[in-house]
Amino acid sequence: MKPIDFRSDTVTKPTPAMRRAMAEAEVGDDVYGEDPTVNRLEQRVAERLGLEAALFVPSGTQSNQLAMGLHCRPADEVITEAGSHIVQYEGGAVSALWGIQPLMLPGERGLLTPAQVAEAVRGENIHAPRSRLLSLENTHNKGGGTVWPLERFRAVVEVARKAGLAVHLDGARLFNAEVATGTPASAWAKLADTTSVCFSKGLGAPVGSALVGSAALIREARRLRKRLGGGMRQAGLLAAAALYALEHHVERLAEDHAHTRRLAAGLAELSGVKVEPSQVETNILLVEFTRPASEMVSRLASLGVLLNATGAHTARLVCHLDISAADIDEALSRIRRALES
Ligand code: TLP
Repeated sequence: MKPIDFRSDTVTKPTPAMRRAMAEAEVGDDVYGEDPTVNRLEQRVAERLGLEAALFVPSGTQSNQLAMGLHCRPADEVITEAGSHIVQYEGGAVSALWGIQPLMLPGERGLLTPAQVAEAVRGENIHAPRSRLLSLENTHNKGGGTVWPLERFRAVVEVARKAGLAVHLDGARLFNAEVATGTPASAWAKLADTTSVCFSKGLGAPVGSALVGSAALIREARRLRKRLGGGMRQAGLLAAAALYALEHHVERLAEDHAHTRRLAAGLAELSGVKVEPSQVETNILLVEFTRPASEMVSRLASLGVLLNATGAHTARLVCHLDISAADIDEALSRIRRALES
């Protein structure tokens, strides 16, 4: 029985063509700035996002954390949505690495309003931490793959700008937002000071993310990356996979989105699970089981369907490169079996 793995879009394996690109990559010592493949990737990503410079890093977590360290000093405050990756899934790094205090606002499927941000910004007051950074996520993972409508994003960023805040965008799945809406990823990235994009989510590369921004910010980010042990030497082997992913795996994200809608529509027909097909925007589906999620996760694992519980009755399913339309239909029949047994 072939396992169908919906736990995350991070689980994909490099394709044969991607492995060939890796094997044939020209490499050098990237800490000396001498890896031609890394240099090409950084240039390509910066161009793609309409910004001056980019830095290849091992993970989305490191990319986000470099941005935290670039924009904030100890005791500064980062304003962010309560479910955002930087505060939920990065091991407390904003506090542990940089001494930053997060201010977590409740969002609507991960999205904030301009009024919420305006209210959250601190005035000049010796009692308060300094509001320094607004960090947004597009698509929003915990929100269910939600895309920030560009105008809403612009309005929220404007509030931050007026208050003198820097803006970081966690765009781990920014290309999903691009493909879902037809709005270029650069439209969001240009509004932020720094943007992080990941190659090892929907794009299917084995490793790697990039932090993108002005030449001056990225120069400083390179120093912080070294400090964190992220200088990777002959990293062109990995950058080649990221370049391949950028060139060949962006448009196909539309297939993952279609598969996610197909999965949602199929699940909506079943009893024992609640889904909102109209809320599916990209490749993430949030579901609510009548039975405890932990029980459903292990019952489904025994039938070869893998997913992650997100709460007592809730779970997340993510579609990606290694899941076909036929897999969706097979998964639906296995899930039906699990719900009926
Ligand atoms: N997300 C992972 C888990 O860490 C939750 C997943 O399976 O979705 N930003 C966002 C929005 C992310 O979803 C992730 C990974 C990251 C950053 C971090 O990327 P990595 O795993 O490369 O450090």
